[in-house]
Amino acid sequence: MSDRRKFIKKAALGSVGLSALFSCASHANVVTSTQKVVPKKPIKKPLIISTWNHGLPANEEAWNQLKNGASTLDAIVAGVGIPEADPEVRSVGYGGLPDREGKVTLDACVMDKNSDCGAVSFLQGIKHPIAVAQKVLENTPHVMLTGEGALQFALSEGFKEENLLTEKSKLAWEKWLENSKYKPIINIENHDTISMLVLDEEGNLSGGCTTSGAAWKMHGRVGDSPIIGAGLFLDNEVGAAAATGLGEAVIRTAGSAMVVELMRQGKSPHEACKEIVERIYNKHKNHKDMAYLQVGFIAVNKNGEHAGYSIRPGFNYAVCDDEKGNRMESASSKMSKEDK
Ligand code: SD4
Repeated sequence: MSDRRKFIKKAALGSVGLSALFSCASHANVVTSTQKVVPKKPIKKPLIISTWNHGLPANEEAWNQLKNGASTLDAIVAGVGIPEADPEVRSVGYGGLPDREGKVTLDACVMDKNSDCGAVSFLQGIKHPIAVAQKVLENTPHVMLTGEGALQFALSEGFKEENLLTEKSKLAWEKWLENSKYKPIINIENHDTISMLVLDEEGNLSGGCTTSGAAWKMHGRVGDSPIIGAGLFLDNEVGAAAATGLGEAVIRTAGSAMVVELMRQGKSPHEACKEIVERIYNKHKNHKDMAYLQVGFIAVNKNGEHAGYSIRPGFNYAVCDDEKGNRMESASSKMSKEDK
């Protein structure tokens, strides 16, 4: 059996056996917003968590890369590269929904255990912005390149320029132009920005985040996803966190950095995500963005405890480890389905 098939089989077995594994129910899907995450025995490493359903194929690829000896960052770049290349994922990379001028503009970043980071923002014409972000980390003295400069850098690194606007996304844009209203859709088709956090075999943390951003944004708009501290942050002594949802709200609150800082103060990933989601909610409850406000965080600490928490229900994340394979877990949320 190929490694890939073995993995899928194992993942399926893992979810069947989930209810039977009472003693190792160390995962955040059993946590409601009123319960606390109690520190449990450290789980087996590596551990990979990624936002949304498209996290499953991304985790699978990253997992296989790690098992085949790839560096953690290479595994992340290859993993999130799966939804980046998938035209059916309309919120990341190729096939992503464009801005209001019909341009697909991409944001991405990576961060490693040494707190080195690389990012690109407002990048056009390159299918894998996450791979360019990795090159910014490795081959430049900077943290972020943007727009035309990011494109020139990508080309100098050998990336190929291509049209990322698929026929489907172009049609969706033309339809949007009929009314031209900017109102981000909450939990777009249940697959949004992909953020991936990895606790590797050595217990070191790394992360990556990639997106085409909010559909129908203004040309030139950059969201939280490429901003270290907003869309992604980690401190290898403490933990890692990443965001999805309305980038403006995450930037206003330095979201992921705050989640990590709360974990440093002793909060569990669940408690830390919950507190920052509540802070964002409270700061926005009378704000014009509230009508379409959704923000979700995932977080993992050095013990391999992890959690997801969002403002509105509907957010989920993919978790992959040796013990239970690759599966989806639901995030707890501040609001319920009934809340408007
Ligand atoms: C952004 N956080 O650009 C990203 C994308 C996203 O709902 O998650 N949109 O704001």
